[in-house]
Amino acid sequence: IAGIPTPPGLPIVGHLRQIAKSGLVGHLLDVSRTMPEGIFKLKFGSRVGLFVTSADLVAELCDETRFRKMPGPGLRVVRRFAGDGLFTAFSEEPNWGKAHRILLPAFSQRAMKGYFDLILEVCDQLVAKWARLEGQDILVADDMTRLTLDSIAIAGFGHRFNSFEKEQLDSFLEALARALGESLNTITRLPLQNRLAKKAKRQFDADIAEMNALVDAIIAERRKTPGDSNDLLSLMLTAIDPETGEGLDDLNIRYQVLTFLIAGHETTSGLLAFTFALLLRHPHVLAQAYAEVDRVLPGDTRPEFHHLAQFEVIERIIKESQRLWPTAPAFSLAPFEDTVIGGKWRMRKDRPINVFSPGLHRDPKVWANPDEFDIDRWLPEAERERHPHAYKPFGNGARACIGRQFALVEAKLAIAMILQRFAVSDPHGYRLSIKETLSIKPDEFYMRVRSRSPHE
Ligand code: MNH
Repeated sequence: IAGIPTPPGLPIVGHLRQIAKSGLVGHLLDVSRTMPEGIFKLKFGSRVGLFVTSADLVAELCDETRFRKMPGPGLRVVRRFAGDGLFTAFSEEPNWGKAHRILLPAFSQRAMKGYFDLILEVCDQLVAKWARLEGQDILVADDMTRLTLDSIAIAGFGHRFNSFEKEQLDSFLEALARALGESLNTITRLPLQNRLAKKAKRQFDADIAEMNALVDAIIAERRKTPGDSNDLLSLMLTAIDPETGEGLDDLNIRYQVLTFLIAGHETTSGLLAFTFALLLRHPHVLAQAYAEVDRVLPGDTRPEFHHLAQFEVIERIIKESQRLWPTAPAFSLAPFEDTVIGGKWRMRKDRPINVFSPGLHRDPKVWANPDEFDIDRWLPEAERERHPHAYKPFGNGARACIGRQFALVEAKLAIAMILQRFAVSDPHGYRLSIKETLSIKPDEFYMRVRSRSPHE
């Protein structure tokens, strides 16, 4: 049994000062580079956070007979508005299994095919907007947010945000950003500061009320005119779980709608923004992507669902983007019983351990030149030989991302349509900087586009 390594920190405030400077993810990445065992602890005031980045240790944590998802302090704050919705539920809560079984059919391959035209229509709106912005700076993350929020809302709930018609992002998003920021702050704020944060608490309550108002309107609208759709919302309102013979209760439906509005857009928009930032820094990879798009969608060929399977280069680009900058950068697990991992680190029953994915995805025992953007890591030969637990952008096991296929359909389609239509450039030489809420995005990343002439 060994003591878990920790970098030197400042007394009382622990590592909080460094975090203020480089952000939590930046700090964790810095620390993980100095921790060859791939496990470390950090002190946040009186709280101690445990982090794992070694693929061998993560393999143990991902053994579902020994460990299960255990929401940590950040997600426990999110529970105040997402309750026992799928993302924030404890695995033992009956509503997790019930909702999982009820909603799984909405993520089948057949369901994806059904969403395709709706997502395509939203992508059309992004492309139309960018055509008008030719030669001007485009704040990439904001338009990716419009794209992903509108897509999940229309495909999942039949709700139109029409974000591309508006100058400002929807006020739902401002409320959400503040609420997630508040959840992130409670991780790093000292307990004393937390008690003093009265004003923050009032704002938090107001933001939750605003988000709930939108959710309740979406539900009421559907109850008034049910229609014949069998999207996520109709499953939530009408489907019966075969195992319990029960449907979802009203409070849980509210939590699920909010959960999908959030989880369904926040991380995919970050993924798209990181991908373009990375492509612009790697022109030879961008050229491969253009070649593929011109092969699969020559001229102004209209994309169809069956084209998606042919975007092999774009798929590798997405995987490599998610390796370096997994937009849900951590997930937490806890053992069912006291146990030992790595033969020497003691783990206490029910105590959350964080898998820090940006660190895991750079584990030097697995990844050669881990900081390099290299899409050839995802050629089939290379992938076959890889450590099976070195890459977890969508989490693990039964609690892994239910929306992963939706995200990939949307990301591939958006990337392909943008490259089909535009030459992209970065006249400002963007230097990557991370903006974190609970997910991560490139901060202040602007790019420019120019229409590609059909003869090019
Ligand atoms: Mn998603 C769970 C990452 C897109 C809905 N998602 C998770 C987890 C990760 C994750 C990691 C596991 C978290 C944990 O263990 O605590 N998700 C992503 C990423 C993308 C993404 C990186 C895009 C890229 N997610 C989506 C989309 C949707 C969605 C799109 C909905 C349409 N995700 C969920 C839900 C869960 C989840 C719901 C919770 C699943 C469960 O626990 O049953």
